Amino acid sequence: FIDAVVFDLDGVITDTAHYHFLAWREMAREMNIEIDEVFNERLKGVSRMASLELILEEGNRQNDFTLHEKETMAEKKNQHYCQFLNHLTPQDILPGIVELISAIKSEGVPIGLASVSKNALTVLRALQLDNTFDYIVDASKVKKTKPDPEIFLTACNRLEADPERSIGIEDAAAGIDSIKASKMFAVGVGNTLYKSDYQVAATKGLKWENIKSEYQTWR
Ligand code: B16
Ligand code: MG
Repeated sequence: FIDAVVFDLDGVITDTAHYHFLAWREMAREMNIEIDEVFNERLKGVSRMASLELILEEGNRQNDFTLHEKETMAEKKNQHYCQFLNHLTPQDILPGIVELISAIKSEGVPIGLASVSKNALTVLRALQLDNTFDYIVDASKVKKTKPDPEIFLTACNRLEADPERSIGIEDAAAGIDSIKASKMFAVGVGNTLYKSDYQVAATKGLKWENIKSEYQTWR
């Protein structure tokens, strides 16, 4: 009765969201822009260049740079971010995720991954999860960033799943919006994802039995 489950990567499978934040904060400081973890919520699930635009807006510097300069800034942030990825191991998979994935797979329900990150495959390889998902949609396969539904719809489509009979799991407001725009059941990981259909505070609270019963109530 459930066609597919589609996972976000950063912040759901592993806490790379924090590394993105550290790398952006350093880049922003060089521009004399200060960002904090509250502001960082707005960057989650948002593509690299769109994130940079939000940061420059925050510092009122959105008109100060050429496209080429912005690309250089984004590239610098990415190099810093990739240094963190070098230290990533399977131990960095967030609590409860391995158990959740095996519970879903034991019922033969296909799983997908929906990440707007250009580094998604690098992250999955470091976690040794690159052969775990039935289909992976990353930045190379979509034109629009979350909150557009394109990424979750693409995952459902390739998994031959009806979005209305599928579940998406996200830690970002933009991601929950993307799932809802796809008409899927939205599971939020966090405390402020008001638009999710079911929310847990942290990944260790993601129990397949609970998700299924919440989904059934929603249907
Ligand atoms: P990159 P997700 C997103 O991944 C992150 O949440 C977001 O913070 C980041 O800016 C974006 O990927 C782009 O990442 O710079 O590696 O291409 O949450 O969709 O898995
Ligand atoms: Mg995320």
